[in-house]
Amino acid sequence: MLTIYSSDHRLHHGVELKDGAISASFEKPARAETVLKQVETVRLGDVVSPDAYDASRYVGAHSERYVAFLARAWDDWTATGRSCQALPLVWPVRGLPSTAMPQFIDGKLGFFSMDAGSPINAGTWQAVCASANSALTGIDALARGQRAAFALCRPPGHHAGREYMGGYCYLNNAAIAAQRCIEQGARRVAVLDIDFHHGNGTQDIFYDRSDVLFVSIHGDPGVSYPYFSGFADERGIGAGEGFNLNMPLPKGTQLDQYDSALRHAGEAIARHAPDALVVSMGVDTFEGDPISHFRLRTPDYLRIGQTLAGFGVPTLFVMEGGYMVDEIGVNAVNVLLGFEARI
Ligand code: Q9C
Ligand code: ZN
Repeated sequence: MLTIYSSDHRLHHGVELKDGAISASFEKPARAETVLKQVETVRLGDVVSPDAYDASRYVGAHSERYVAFLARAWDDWTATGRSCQALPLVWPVRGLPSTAMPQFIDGKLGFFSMDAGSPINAGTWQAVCASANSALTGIDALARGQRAAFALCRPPGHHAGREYMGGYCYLNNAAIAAQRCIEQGARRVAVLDIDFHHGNGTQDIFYDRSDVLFVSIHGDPGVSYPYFSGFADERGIGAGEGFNLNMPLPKGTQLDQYDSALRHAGEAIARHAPDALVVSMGVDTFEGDPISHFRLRTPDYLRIGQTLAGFGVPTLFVMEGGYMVDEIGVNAVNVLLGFEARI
């Protein structure tokens, strides 16, 4: 299987608020390095750099003004005399009267974010573009006839909505790839999100559309991030009604329960009959993950990959979360080995 990877991801690293204090983010450069090392160890296949794409390729999944905000955010922030990371601190919640885009960068940061989980530093935009371009390169490889490809994206993308960043995400790599697939002539695409967290951003982007089916298996948002999205009664709106399928599972979920959800997802995907499948592949479902609550074990990921291969659809894997650095390489690559029946 082809892997698409860019070392530009190292340009992005940040902090997060945890337990009342600022600390280094769980979403750190070593994550991608660990996955790449395992790709090389098992000789998964060629590793290539992403092609170059214009930032206008991100519009469609995202709004033009959001992409423009991201591209300029660091310059706008440093123009105010600050050199620390940019973080939002105020949000337009229910009851605040203005829905207009603020002029000042501090207002824009809140306007275009769902939380303070996506800090911006000097290298963030370049890393974010390389990550999205990896997904685009992957989808183009499928268009050229590959059965599968692995976009080793960092930073991840599935919490980023049409007009907002959050949860370590900036551009929604999976959605950008799915959108390109449609623009290049696919009639239907499915996005299957197996990260522990609900893919609220991907749901947001495709919620009113019937051409892109979104299916997500994740920790119950009643007790897990992102709390405000991911419930089973969110089924799409307008033309998109019935094309959004959320399968929240309880804390402590193990393979048996997970696998039956995955088979249920497979049935929905088969009914959609997509030309391509994009898998938002997080491995924060692992029992040792520091921020999640499922109990999948390392060999379980081989099984998951096998099940996904059984769907019989050309598949782009897009890296999302997974935070137990020592294990995420083996777990992520196990999905790909299982898919290729190298067990
Ligand atoms: N420190 C992904 O897995 N955690 N994102 C909130 C605040 C946010 C996870 C706790 C978790 C986001 C791509
Ligand atoms: Zn996650």
